[in-house]
Amino acid sequence: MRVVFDPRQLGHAPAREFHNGGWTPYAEVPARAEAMLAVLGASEAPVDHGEGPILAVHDAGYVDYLKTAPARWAEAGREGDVIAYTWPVVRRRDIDLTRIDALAGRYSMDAATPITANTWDAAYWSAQAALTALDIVLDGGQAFALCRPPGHHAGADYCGGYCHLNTAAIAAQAARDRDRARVAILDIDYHHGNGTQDIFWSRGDVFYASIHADPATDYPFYWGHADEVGEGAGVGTTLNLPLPQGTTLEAFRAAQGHALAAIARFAPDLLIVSLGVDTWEGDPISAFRLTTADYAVLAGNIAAAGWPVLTLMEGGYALEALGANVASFLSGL
Ligand code: SP5
Ligand code: ZN
Repeated sequence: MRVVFDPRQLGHAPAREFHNGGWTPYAEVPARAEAMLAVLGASEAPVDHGEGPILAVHDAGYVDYLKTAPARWAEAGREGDVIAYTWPVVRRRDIDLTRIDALAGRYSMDAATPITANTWDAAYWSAQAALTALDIVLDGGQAFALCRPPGHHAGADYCGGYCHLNTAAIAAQAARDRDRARVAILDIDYHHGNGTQDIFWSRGDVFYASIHADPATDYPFYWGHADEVGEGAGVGTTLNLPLPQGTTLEAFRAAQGHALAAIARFAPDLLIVSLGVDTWEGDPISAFRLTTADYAVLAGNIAAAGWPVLTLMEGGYALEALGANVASFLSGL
């Protein structure tokens, strides 16, 4: 199993996030990547695929915002990291505003995803890691993209949930552009991947299946409910399987069985796994009860289907167990 990672991904290190009415230390820290690397051992640097595959998924105005927001913030006399305080809630008009606060709200979904001077660079190389791991898998190899910052909450034109560029969506689109006609994404992070769902909502060529904490109780609240199935050409290629807090392997594995059966009917040329290990029993911000050994079982069930599998990192915040949990999953593939 080849591990793809670039040290520039460590540069994104916000000081804090706004949560439950106050500032709290940022949970998605660079030490997460170091904890995984310490267990996984050697990694290789990504090949630079440029901005093309990123712009094939993300809005050009949003990409420009990620690059320029820190300078605009400083220009407005602000200290610290860029963070929004107001949002254009529904059916916003596409107004050409330049005020940093208007842009920050226009291009984000929460106040938990700050932008620092190094954020673009880190997210860019996280996306390149995904694209390079995709190359390996499409060539018949096995690869894990150690994506950090993660991606699945980021939509075409917004950041959120610690995510800036949607690495799974970028890899899926790149696979489509390399003539893989049907691509499936299985998202097993604790949180629903609203950004990935949004990006492929109206498309029938990319199947999105997610197993996650019920959005009635957990972030991101507004997406991930069982009745969300896609629209237009995408009806039936979105599958949401919310589970209650406290879920253990038995129910998680059953849900994953449903997802894999649906994906099998879709008959993908490639499966992308958005792997979050914030489903682990000791995760500090989550409430499922999977054990380290459970990840090998889940991966074994995925591998049994026989599709080429590209695994990308999403969440997981228990530094002491991150490496072991990811290693367990990869061993099961
Ligand atoms: C990729 C991913 O797993 N994103 C998760 C975003 C969850 N955001 C809502 C919960 C935030 C809790 N933050 C607690 C920080 C403690 N210092
Ligand atoms: Zn998560």
